Amino acid sequence: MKYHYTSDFNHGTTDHDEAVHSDSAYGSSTVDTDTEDCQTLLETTFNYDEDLINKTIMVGDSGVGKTSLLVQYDQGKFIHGSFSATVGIGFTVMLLGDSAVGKTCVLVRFKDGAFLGGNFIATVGIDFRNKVVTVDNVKVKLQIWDTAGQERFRSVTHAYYRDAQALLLLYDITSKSSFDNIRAWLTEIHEYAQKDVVIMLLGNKSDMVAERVIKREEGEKLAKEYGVPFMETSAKTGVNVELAFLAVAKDLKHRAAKQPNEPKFQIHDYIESQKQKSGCCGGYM
Ligand SMILES: Nc1nc2c(ncn2[C@@H]2O[C@H](COP(=O)(O)OP(=O)(O)OP(=O)(O)O)[C@@H](O)[C@H]2O)c(=O)[nH]1
Ligand SMILES: [Mg+2]
Repeated sequence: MKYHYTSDFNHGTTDHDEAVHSDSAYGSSTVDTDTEDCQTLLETTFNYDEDLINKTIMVGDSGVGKTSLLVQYDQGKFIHGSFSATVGIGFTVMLLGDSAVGKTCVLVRFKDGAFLGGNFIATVGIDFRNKVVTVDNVKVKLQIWDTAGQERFRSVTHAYYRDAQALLLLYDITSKSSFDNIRAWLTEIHEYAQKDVVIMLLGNKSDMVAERVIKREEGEKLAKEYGVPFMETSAKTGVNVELAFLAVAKDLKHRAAKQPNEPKFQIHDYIESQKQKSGCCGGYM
């Protein structure tokens, strides 16, 4: 299968921390990990064969200079200053759903705390952003893949499913077709994604009360049918956006660090408990 692909993207499957820009190399120990804003990976540059997608992983002891080497290659400069180790635990989360449901806006809200209003610019191929979150006092890096919902990019998205550990599947509560298509998305997920992938269904644009055509109960019912957690979100107001990513990060982290006799992390219960904490007026519509 042929894809259009840019030339120099390194997509590590096992050690994302070394394959993407590191937070530590840029002097930040907080959350910002990518220096360029959304980097479009797939452009109409030249044809690329799926099997030849380049994957380069840098390995070596902590402190040998893997991150600095990557920054030098990427930006042509050396970052002076104190060394801080790249966080060791990282997961890949993929955003899926029809075009215009708000995937990019949800990601920007989570990453930058802002709402991308104005003209809608459809994502081309796949973009990515990194964000480090703290889960149970452990730093967890989420590499978030923002896919294009447009049909013509579907084959591109398929190539990335297998590397995703969690999928946030979005519909727009003001668009019946985007909701109806969720079943088709779930079929596709079962075909292409890892068997144990964490899936969460999100009904986005919950702020658009007057335009709503899909009731919250309908979203809940569909999610229950497929056994996946569900919540309504708004990239505009920020409602539940952070909770969605944190719940997924918590689930993945628990899976990765689970002791043999430790009970399984219950993502449904966690979401419900977090919702209740916000009380009546937290906007969990
Ligand atoms: N009111 C409101 N508008 C939103 C919300 N999320 C997204 N939008 C608007 O919906 C439109 C589409 O948002 P995008 O995030 O670009 O959609 P997308 O799912 O990334 O679309 P593709 O990249 O084509 O797959 C934009 O005009 C946004 O401003 C939301 O929560 N509330
Ligand atoms: Mg987009």
